[in-house]
Amino acid sequence: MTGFSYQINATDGQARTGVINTPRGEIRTPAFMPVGTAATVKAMMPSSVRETGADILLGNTYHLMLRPTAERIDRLGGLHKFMNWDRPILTDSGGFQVMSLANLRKLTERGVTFKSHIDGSKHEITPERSMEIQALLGSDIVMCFDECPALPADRDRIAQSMELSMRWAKRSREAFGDRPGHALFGIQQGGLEEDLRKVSAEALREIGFDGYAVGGLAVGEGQEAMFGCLDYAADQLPVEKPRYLMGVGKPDDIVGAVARGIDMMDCVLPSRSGRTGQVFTRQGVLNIKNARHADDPRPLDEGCGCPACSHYSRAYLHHVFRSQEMISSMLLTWHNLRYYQDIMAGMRETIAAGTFQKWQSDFHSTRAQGDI
Ligand code: PRF
Ligand code: ZN
Repeated sequence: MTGFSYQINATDGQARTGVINTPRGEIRTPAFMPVGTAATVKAMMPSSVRETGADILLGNTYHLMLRPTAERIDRLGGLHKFMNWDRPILTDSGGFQVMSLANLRKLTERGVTFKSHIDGSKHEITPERSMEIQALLGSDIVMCFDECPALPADRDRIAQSMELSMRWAKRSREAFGDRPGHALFGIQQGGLEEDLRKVSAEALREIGFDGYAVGGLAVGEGQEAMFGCLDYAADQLPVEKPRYLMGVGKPDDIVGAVARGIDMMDCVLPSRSGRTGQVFTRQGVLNIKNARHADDPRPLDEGCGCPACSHYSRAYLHHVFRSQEMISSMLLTWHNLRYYQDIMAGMRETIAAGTFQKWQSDFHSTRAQGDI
């Protein structure tokens, strides 16, 4: 396929750094993708999201098909133009969001039917329809339609679900067709079962994709189990293609995933936390609504160059949070996204320099366990 390629520039242990080239610009890896579910990263202008250091955003098939609909976005010139973000966009395929948000879900070999969480209207997503929607949106990186079972689940259920996802991966590949400049990623499933993960990886490799995601993790199994799975799962995927861990995570989850060979991640945590007052800093996590910040003239994080840290005190941010002023969500989201992107930049630099081990131990030693 033309117009889309991945180049690994350096490795340090299992960690890799490189560049995904797309017609809409470069994606430096390891990459963190802010979540723009409803054609906006909540509380942020696209230019501000770019200023935090993001190369790519994530959008959602499920939300956009319901409102404003993929057909309307297509008529208006596609998702990039609609939301004023001209860099790469990856879209998730819908199944995971149907399972977590929709009502009266019914899963069959053909796909999934459900009722909208917005107005109760009835809809269906099949692998073919998911590919059609993601094409209408103009997504640069399209995800296969899959099923992600909640953990814990018994082995039989995990195996059957994985086999269904692999049949859907084949149908996704066929429906996607040949779209130069656009990539299609497969999604590995198989829960925490090493042999099922292997079967899934082989099935995807046989079909052939532009990148490979690790799905089915961060669904309640805990960090230790997730890392245990990534220890073998990443290695089962092709070494020369991007590897994407879906829906992860907290800062230490991201660092641990990169150390295990992951190149891309997405999570609502930095943006959602920005709206609930949870702030990630180099010293640890703090909650700005806590009364102890009311008189504090210091910035959130001395080491951060974002607008919230450059121009405002913890006392001000506490005040606007308590007053429910909109600038609170704007500044805290900006800070959290910038902090996440600074972590990614730190990992890219130290993987390239061969000093990632040292960077990791510094990262862990400067951060408090509890709230600061
Ligand atoms: N599949 C898809 N999207 C996802 C996941 C998955 O398994 C996850 C699991 N953490 C998050 N988002 N399609
Ligand atoms: Zn900041």
